[in-house]
Amino acid sequence: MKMTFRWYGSQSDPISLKYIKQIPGMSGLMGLLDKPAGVVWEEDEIKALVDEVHAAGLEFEVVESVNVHEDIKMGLPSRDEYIANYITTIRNLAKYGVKVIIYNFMPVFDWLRTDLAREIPEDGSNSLYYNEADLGEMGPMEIVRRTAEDSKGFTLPGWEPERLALLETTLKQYEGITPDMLRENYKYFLDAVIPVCEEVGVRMACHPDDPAWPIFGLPRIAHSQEDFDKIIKLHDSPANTVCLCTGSLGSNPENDIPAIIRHFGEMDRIGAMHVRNVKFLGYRHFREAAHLSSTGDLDMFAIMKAIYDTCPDTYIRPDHGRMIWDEQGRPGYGLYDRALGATYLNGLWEAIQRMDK
Ligand code: DNO
Repeated sequence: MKMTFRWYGSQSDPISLKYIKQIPGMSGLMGLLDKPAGVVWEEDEIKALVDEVHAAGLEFEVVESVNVHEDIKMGLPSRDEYIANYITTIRNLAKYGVKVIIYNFMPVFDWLRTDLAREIPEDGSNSLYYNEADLGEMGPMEIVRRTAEDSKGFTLPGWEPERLALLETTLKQYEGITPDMLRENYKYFLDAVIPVCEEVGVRMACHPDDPAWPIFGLPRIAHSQEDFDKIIKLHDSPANTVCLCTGSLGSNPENDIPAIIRHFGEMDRIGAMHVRNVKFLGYRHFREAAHLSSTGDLDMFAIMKAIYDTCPDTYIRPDHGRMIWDEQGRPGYGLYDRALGATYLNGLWEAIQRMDK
């Protein structure tokens, strides 16, 4: 297992590489170039980023994310040009040692929350929160406005301004696109990119829908084991993998996370893991918790054990967590609680390893 940390680049992440390196057991990043979906990541830009990360003593083997242009998801004629750019980006990243590319195929929105800083009454910290009931009242335009307002000036992943500028038009364009049509467009994309990945030694890892159900009537096709079974069959290859995010899939209590890890781990179809905890508050109502099992509803020991047993060499990162110790930062991406999370996960790992020997 390689423990990694999500990082947004020195221009936009308040957390320095030095701080990340000081977290015990941190091997590298899940990082990105801050570029709009659809454009090529040029070699010189990638090289500069990779050199900077290496100079800090960290690895850069996982990219999160190279976003898929909306025209590809909608199957518009312009998709071929965007797919060609995506392929060039894959080739360029492979040249600089990237092994896994995380992405998602969610229409319009990436992850969605109704409150970015809901206070946790027990300890006065705060975390990302979702209540479907609140969403009903808000509607897509309002939630976008609120999320932008509450994100403290940071661009949140999936909420990039250029993507949201076109929101109303894009939402209209999706009317009439069924889950099956979306899957067909997805297959078209995978048929083009996966052979290139095989050639250059990169694995594509699809992130689940978050939350794990359809929203605003948009088609969503990646929120259960059955969904991912279909996805990996769209283009059957070891390079077509899952970025198994325990918190995203875990927002639906019907998803048995350790079982899903074992299922895809045994097939060698887990390209990367996001490991975090969720606290259920009711039907389609949850908040994010500290990583420790007892503070949420996921069994983190069973999760780490499933990883250990079925995909022990995967990349892992702690995720989201809470804002604690009055830290000011990008909602969901503070330093302190993610560092505690990584340390806890490393502790579980060490115990599992020792007990096995
Ligand atoms: C949220 C993240 C997602 C993820 C993308 C991958 O915190 O896990 O934004 O990076 O869905 O494309």
